[in-house]
Amino acid sequence: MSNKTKLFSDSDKAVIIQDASEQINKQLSSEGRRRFLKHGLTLGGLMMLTGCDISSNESVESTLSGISRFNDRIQGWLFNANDLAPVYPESMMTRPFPFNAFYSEDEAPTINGDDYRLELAGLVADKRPWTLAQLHQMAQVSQVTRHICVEGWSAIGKWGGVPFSLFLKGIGADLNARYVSFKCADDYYTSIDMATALHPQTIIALTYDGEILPRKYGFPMKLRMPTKLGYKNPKHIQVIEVTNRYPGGYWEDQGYNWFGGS
Ligand SMILES: Nc1nc2c(c(=O)[nH]1)N[C@H]1C(S)=C(S)[C@@H](COP(=O)(O)O)O[C@H]1N2
Ligand SMILES: [Mo]
Repeated sequence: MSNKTKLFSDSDKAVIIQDASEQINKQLSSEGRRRFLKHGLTLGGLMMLTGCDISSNESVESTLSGISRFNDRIQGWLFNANDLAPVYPESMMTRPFPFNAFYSEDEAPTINGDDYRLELAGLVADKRPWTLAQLHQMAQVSQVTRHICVEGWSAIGKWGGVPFSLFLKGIGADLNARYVSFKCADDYYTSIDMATALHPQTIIALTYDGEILPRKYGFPMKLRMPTKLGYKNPKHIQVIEVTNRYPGGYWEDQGYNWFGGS
């Protein structure tokens, strides 16, 4: 006799399947959606696709993280380097722009811009550290985009700075590497796929609303990506590493989806 115990009730399974099919539905183009959902997504189909046996004696976490990894792959496949996130008129900017971090606003790190050095690591030809002045000397762009936080709020802001793809090319980064990871001054860390790193709207943000990036929003620099959820946008970056080893992230290692596309 099987010693397998059922961790999921039938109604749990229904919720998981519904959630997964909603995610897929959201992410597929209408043509892909038609193809994918033509026969409907069943528990069996989901188990086949994710490689998870949901009815077996497996921890809920590993089943869900299996679904999350599956979701990463789907999002990675569907990510189109030429699709631009919406941009907005300045009149639509949210004022004041919200602050968020894993601590309160007065605990945001205080960094001296004159002493600051951006460190480079991993698959990068030129690992010389960068001063803030050097970053400001590069060609600057500016964009008004929407920041979406999984905690249930979104806000429109204006960030200015250096296109990240230009920076990566300038330092001789291996553009075929899988990941770019970020270590921050406040012990936060996260990582992104190379396609998103090279996306035209991904910028090293040095300003907010035309002013030097305020401390609470990530002074001296943050990575701004309108194609990714808030937690993928690291503030107070100290080290950038190009790597093929999966780097994870502060929230991602606690169960947030790694790809984190918006
Ligand atoms: N260094 C660092 N970066 C971070 C965080 C953090 O706690 N520390 N929080 C993330 C989350 S969850 C959000 S929503 C945004 C908030 O950015 P904001 O303060 O500019 O709104 O920063 C992201 N980047
Ligand atoms: Mo967030």
